Amino acid sequence: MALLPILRYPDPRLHTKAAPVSVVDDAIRTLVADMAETMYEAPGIGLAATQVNVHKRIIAIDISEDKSQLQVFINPEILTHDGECESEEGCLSVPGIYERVRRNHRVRVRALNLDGQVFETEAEGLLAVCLQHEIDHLEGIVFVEHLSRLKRFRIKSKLAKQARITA
Ligand code: GNR
Ligand code: NI
Repeated sequence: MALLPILRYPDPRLHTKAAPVSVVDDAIRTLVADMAETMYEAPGIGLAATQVNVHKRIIAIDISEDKSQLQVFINPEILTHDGECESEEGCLSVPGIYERVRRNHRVRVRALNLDGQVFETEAEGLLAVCLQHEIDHLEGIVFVEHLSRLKRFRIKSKLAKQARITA
């Protein structure tokens, strides 16, 4: 197991569109184990491979209180979506920034599991929001791109200032 470095906005690599996984093999399972370890250590409730600079369509999510329910989605596709909600989002690639984003309340997703088998699941609430946030990452979209240009500009300035302080 290994902790992987997380890319920080506005790193241009966060805007890479991830490629589908063709075969779920041991290399993919090792990557998922490392992604899960990185997510738990951060700590976060989700992580897309894009955030660790691996541009493959892989997501790890665990919204449980005790971090006991890892959910892995390989090549996830949103089949249907309905309802609207607005919830406060944060992102491990945009540390310290929390903003309200409009999302669908419910999504039906099809993906592959760690055995390479297709499954479908319906998610709502936090899990649905997290899935949409992570699938955005695979498309090269960071949640701040759902905000106004002014808010995005302020966030970029704040992160640049933080980077100068920590450097
Ligand atoms: O840890 C995370 N929390 C979170 C809260 C609300 C909506 C989405 C998220 S995902 C985020 C981890 C992350 O950056 N995933 O890409
Ligand atoms: Ni994120």
